[in-house]
Amino acid sequence: MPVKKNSGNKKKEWRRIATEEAFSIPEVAKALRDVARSPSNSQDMILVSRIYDAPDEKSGGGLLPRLLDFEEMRLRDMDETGTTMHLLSLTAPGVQMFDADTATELTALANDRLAEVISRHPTRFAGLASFAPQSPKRAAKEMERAIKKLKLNGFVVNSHTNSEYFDDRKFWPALEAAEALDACIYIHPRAASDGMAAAFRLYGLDSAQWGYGMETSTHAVRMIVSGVFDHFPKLKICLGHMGEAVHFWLWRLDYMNRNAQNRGVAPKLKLKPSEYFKRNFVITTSGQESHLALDFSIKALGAENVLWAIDYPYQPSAPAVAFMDSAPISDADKEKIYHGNAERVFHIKA
Ligand code: 1WB
Ligand code: MN
Repeated sequence: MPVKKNSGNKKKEWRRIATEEAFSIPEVAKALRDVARSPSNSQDMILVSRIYDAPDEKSGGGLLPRLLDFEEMRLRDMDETGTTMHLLSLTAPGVQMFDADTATELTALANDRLAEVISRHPTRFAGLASFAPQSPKRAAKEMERAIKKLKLNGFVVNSHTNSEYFDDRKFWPALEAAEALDACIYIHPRAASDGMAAAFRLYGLDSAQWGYGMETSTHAVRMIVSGVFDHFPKLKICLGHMGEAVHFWLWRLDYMNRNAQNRGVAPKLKLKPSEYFKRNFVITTSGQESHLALDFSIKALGAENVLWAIDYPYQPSAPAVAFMDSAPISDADKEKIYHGNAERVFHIKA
């Protein structure tokens, strides 16, 4: 599809598909406001109270109106910054702080709304379906509906569910469904699980500053070293924020995981941790605008495994576009990162 030209700007225009772009719906926002007013020790309460129980529209950084909007501020922002498409995902913590029935119901509603807005703007929006890990069998059914009937493009999950991770077999019906549907699961951050949260209670470390990345990288590593990918060799996982830095660790993970296997504290695996990461994962650049980190990621994983993202509305679009436009990489790699990889991994029409 033709990309809107910036007038008077001779810069090369790219087809830009942004792959970690957040939305919500009023029903989920209201349920999160109820969570904010309930007793909970979850570290997510800091964010949930700030955004969903704010005294007026402008507090909480004015994020809620932008999360609930598709056709006004969002499309205007996309037009102004030359962003061709948002791959939308229900924003963190998604439905994962609700009871199983509420979570299951709200995923169906959110997925329906998502499909509806995509059908109105099929060249501007694609979407990741949510599912409720609290009820893995029902989640698997909704996942099948989301891909086969609603034609959504993959899945999003916001890291732990009640402080439990996908190495736990109770969640495997959802992983099995994703693999069978050839649909990638984007593991988006949320605040740290109860067991790791204490160290992040000061200095705003609960947040995207640090805690989110530690939580999500830990989730990915638990999946790898527990043997999830020996059971689901075709399962695809996407990590944002430049892979949550997992690929920086691959040499040490390989070395120390072998020690852990030899001591009998980690299961024997068919492959090395680094080999699963390269086979089963892709990463995005969401909210991590460092050319040095991008260069390392391309060298470590190959340009075909790196996708562009903004992290709208939590980070501004123009710098994310400028970051990728100015990246010192070949045009061929830029085409992959801006759109080709997203089209392949998330089955988006080229
Ligand atoms: C923020 C960033 C909030 C992310 C989020 O809530 C997510 C923030 C769901 O900066 O406040 C993110 O994905 O980086
Ligand atoms: Mn995000």
